[in-house]
Amino acid sequence: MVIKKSDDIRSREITDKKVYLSRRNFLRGAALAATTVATGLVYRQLLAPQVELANPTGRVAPGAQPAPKQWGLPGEEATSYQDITHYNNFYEFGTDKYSPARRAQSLITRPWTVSVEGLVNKPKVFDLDELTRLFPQEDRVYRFRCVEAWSMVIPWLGFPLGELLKLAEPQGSAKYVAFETANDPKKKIPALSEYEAGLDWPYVEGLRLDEAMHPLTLLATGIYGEPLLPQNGAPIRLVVPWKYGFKNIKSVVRITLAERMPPTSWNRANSEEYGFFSNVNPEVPHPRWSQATERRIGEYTRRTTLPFNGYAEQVAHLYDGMDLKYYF
Ligand SMILES: Nc1nc2c(c(=O)[nH]1)N[C@H]1C(S)=C(S)[C@@H](COP(=O)(O)O)O[C@H]1N2
Ligand SMILES: [Mo]
Repeated sequence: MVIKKSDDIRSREITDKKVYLSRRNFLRGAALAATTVATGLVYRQLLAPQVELANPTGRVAPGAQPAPKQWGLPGEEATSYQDITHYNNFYEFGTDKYSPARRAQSLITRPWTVSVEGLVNKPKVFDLDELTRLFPQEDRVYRFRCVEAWSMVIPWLGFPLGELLKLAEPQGSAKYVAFETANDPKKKIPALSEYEAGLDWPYVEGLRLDEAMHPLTLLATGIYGEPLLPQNGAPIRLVVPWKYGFKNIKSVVRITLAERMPPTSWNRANSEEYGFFSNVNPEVPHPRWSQATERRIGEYTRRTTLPFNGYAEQVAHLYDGMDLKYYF
């Protein structure tokens, strides 16, 4: 079949392009690393909201600076704001790590609506401001692990997706949740053609309903207490910390409850390399590289990759009885 063949050719091209780009990025990354350590510190000091620590007298000594809010995890420092906002994957705005920070600035994020539809009793189109008013925004510091074996620690601001889904009242037949990124010339997205990106637009992702309802799963609206920048998926994006980065779909406009497993962008582009579940799993190598270790952005030695990205205690039960080598 002609159509199938052209798809095959295209996915081979994507592969070559990705290998080429990741090699080039390695060289650029080495040069950047030295400067980002310094600028990272500056950004943390400037951008971390200043909070006063509790003390016995309830007073801050004259002239003393209140301590900056601590954003990390035990034994893991939060990645610098500079790195989180300048080392990105956002194929609508470029296939390398550095152009989204520049090119996504054209994205128009206001006004913005998110529709919740499909198999729900109460479908509704929400304005972004309505969502942030309805659901209290929480700070959540999570590990973030890209399938390309780099990782960060990101202090998100957001609310549990499950709260929004509950409001919409999923019907008994709903088993999956599908997500869609904006695909709208009026919002200036995408900037790249499908051919240039090697993906079909809109970018789509999906979760099983129980994964979507899990209290760790967020709709994020900010980072380090600041509204999301366009390159990180402004104004609202999905965060599922135990799955590979590509599940964390950006700039979401539609959430659809469905009975069947929805198509997902990377699985469509290359189903042998990218599964629907894509739980972080050090025991299942990517066909072209190991997933046993990861490069933590801002650090110089590799870290061991943890099952479910360190969230096994909270989520492993979702996959009881499933062969995770088959359902990768
Ligand atoms: N719409 C859209 N969402 C996306 C992507 C994308 O290209 N388009 N890239 C994914 C990948 S591969 C990763 S690793 C994360 C990167 O998020 P970050 O740039 O905020 O770190 O976004 C994910 N969400
Ligand atoms: Mo990724």
